[in-house]
Amino acid sequence: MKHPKPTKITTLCLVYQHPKILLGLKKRGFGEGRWNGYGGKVDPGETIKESLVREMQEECGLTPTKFEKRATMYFEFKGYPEIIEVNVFAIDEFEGELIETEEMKPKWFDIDGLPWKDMWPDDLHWYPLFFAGKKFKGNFLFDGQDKIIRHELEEI
Ligand code: 8OG
Repeated sequence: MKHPKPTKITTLCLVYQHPKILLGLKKRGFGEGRWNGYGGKVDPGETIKESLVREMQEECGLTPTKFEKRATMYFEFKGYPEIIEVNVFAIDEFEGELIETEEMKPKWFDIDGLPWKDMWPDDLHWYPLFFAGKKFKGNFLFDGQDKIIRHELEEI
């Protein structure tokens, strides 16, 4: 599967301890009002791993200590030049105390009771692969932020 050249590299951390997953309600900025994993833009001079540790600490107070890369996905938005690369990690172990921050309000969900209508619509396509322990890659083309025009997903 070919992918476009990203203009922005990000991480996405899903703390998954079956049957529970930790999500945060994004209180501001891109994806506001949606429940999502933790993460954000990888800063210049920072590795992806350094970035995900920093983002988790900043957004929920936890320090991930054991994690595994599970997916790389690319998101394009019709009519916009930005192409976002999202590096998805399963967080298996962490230290620290979970807190609400200015950016994110945390909540543990049962994986059978996820708030799909208040999540990114692509999550419905790839969360099942994530929960099944798969590694995968994908491309998504959005029209606005609610509608997927085209997508491809492949296990690796
Ligand atoms: O730094 P910023 O808030 O822009 O980072 C965006 C975060 O949102 C980052 O963790 C990656 C994640 N993200 C997207 N697009 C999508 C998406 O379509 N679905 C999910 N679940 N997360 C996404 O940027």
